[in-house]
Amino acid sequence: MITARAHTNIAFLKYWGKKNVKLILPYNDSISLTLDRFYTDTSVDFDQSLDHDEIFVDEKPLTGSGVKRVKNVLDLVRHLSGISNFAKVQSTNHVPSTAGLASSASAFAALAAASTKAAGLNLSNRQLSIIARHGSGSASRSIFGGFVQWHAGHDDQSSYAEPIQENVDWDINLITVLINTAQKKVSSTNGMQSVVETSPFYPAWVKNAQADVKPMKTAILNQNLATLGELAEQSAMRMHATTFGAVPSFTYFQPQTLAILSAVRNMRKQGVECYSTVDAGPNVKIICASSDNEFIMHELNQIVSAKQLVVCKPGPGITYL
Ligand code: 2P0
Repeated sequence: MITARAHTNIAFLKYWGKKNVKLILPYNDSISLTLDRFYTDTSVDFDQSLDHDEIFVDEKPLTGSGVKRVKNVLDLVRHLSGISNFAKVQSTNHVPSTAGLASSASAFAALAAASTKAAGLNLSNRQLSIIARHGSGSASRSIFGGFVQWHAGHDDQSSYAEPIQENVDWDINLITVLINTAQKKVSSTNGMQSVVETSPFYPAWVKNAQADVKPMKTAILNQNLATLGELAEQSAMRMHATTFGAVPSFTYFQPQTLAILSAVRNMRKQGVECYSTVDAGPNVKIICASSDNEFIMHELNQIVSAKQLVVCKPGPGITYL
């Protein structure tokens, strides 16, 4: 039995839409930061005494659409290793649902790492990234620590993530503002597919996202928080703009989302370098230097309570326990 740990990540340049749904090939490259506090531990054992795959998440049998995704990854690993045994998978999320962060990225990255090693394969992190992608797109990025780029690619082997800056030794962190941690009405998978198929803004999204890859990488390497933050906020706003154009139209924003976005713009006017990003849900993540955390959290306390604020720092790539 092998146990692997992978951390969650937040996209600064968003992945939003698949050009190949089966292989999970995205239309555009994306760039993320892996976080320190939230992670998934997954153990895998290919056991000849089993007559089906047994999958437990937080000690409960997994149900729903996740089962097929886990089996996709296990089937791929069986194919690559020549093993025919079924597997017992036990996954523990240290991503509290109250954190408002998705656990699919850390979950499928940990599954790819643990299952390949349990099957006797010794793969490169690039190969692990490709395997994790078959479970969930954003999982391809959680194989690596720090700032990571997922290359969209054009086929299975060319769509993988790689590090831009693994050790983030400059002052950047995220303040997550928890607005609503209830299950969202439109999953990211369904939301992005609806936008690809119906939003007239989608072609503009792809064009602008791809154009932002190089400047964002440069901003990271130059440790330029202002440029990085501006590009990240633009990416998030453009992603959400596509949902307003979809048929039927939808949005992940809630009233407090807009209140926080406005507060961040106001603090910026006062000279504080802080920028917003929002994923497929209402919660806002504020990108800033940790030296500004105290001021920003004090200002945000006028809108939300202190326990709705969680600070996340850059985190590592996969490890084996
Ligand atoms: C991202 N999101 O880049 C984007 C931004 C949400 C908004 O990746 O369908 O769970 O499993 O590939 O990876 C969340 O979507 O979607 C996501 P699938 P995933 O982080």
